[in-house]
Amino acid sequence: MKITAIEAIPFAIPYNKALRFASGEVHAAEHVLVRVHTDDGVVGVAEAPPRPFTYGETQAGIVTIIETIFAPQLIGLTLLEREVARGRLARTIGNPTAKAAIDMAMWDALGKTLGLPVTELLGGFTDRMRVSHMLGFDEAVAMVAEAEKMVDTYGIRTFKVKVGRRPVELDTAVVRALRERFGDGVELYVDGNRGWTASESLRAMRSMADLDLLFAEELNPADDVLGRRWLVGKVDVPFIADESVPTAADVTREVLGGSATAISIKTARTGFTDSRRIHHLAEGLGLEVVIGNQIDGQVGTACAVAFGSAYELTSKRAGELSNFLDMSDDLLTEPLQINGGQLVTSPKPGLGIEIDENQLQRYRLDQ
Ligand code: MUC
Ligand code: MG
Repeated sequence: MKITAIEAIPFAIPYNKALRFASGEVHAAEHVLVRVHTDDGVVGVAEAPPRPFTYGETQAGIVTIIETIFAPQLIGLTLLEREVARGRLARTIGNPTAKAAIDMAMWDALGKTLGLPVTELLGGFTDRMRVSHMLGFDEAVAMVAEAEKMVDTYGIRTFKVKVGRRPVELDTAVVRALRERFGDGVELYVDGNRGWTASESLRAMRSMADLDLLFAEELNPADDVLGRRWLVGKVDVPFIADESVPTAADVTREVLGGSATAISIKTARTGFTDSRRIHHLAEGLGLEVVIGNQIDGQVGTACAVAFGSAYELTSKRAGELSNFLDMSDDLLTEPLQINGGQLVTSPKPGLGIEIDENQLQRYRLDQ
C-alpha cells in the first residue's frame, strides 16, 4: 500500500463544441491525468482540470507542482495515511485541482487494493445519480435544440443554464424559451459565474419569477460583499455558492455571512477527502447541495458520480455529470453511459474505470 510514484501527464482532447460562460470558455479538455503507483503494483487515477479563470491553475503549473512539490512529499506514505497526505498538501496554498486529483487517485488505488468500489468506501448510499446538463452561451434556439437532444438521446431532464450576459434579457429569454418548450417536464436553474451586478441579478430573477427555477448560482461576485448579501436576502430560491466556496472554511464564511444558502460540491477541486468534510458541514448547516461540474472529462465525471452517489444529501438533486458528452473523444476503455437521465456508478473496485493506453498515447502532450 506504499506510494512509490506519482505521475502527472498533460493531455488535450478537443471539444466538439466550445462551452462558453460568463467567466471564460473551454475549447479543449487540456487536463492532467494523475496516476498514483504503489509497491503492490496498483495504479490509482484521477484528472485535474486547469481552470485559470476560477482557481488560477494552468496545465503546466499542475504538472510542475505535482512533480516538484507534491510527489516528493507523498512518496513513501501508505494509502491509509490520507490525512497525513492532506496535511502535507495543505502546506502549499492554492492548487485545488492538483491536490484533489492526487487525493482521488489515492482513493482509487485504495479501492483497487481492497477490491472495493470507492463509492461504497465513501458512503454507499445509492448506486446512481440523476444527471443535470449545463447549457453554455449560445442563441436561444441553439440552446433549446441542445436541451432537446439531451432529453431525446439521454433522457436528461434537468438543465443548468449559463447566464451573466448583458443585457440580462439575452439570458432570461433563453430560460423562458426552455420553459415554454418543455413546460414542467424539466427542472431549470441558472449559473451566472459572477457575470452580473447585484441589481442586474435581482432584475433578472424578478423577470423569471414565473419560470419555477430550482436555484440561482453565483449570479454576482461574492467579493461584492454587501451587494451579494442584499441579493441573497431578496432571491426566493436557494442561492448556490460555487467558485466562492472552494474550501470548508469558505463555505462557513459565505453561508454565515449571508452570501449563499446552498453550495456546489466539486470533487475536481476538493477531491474525496475534503468533499466529504464539506458534505458533513453542509448537512450540519442544513444546506442544499448540488454536485457540480468543473467541465470534467469522463475520469473526472466518474469521480463526481462516485462521490455524489455515496450520500443521501448529494444524490438528492441531479448532479452535473454530462459535459463530457461535448468532448470529441476520451481516455476510458469503457465510456460512461447516461441512460434514462441517470449515470450509474461502477461496481468494480476503486473508481471502476480503466485508462485506454492507446488513447492516452494519442492525446498526451509530453511525449
Ligand atoms: C460552473 O458551475 O460554474 C464553469 C466555470 C467553472 O469554474 O466551472 C464551470 C461550471
Ligand atoms: Mg458554477
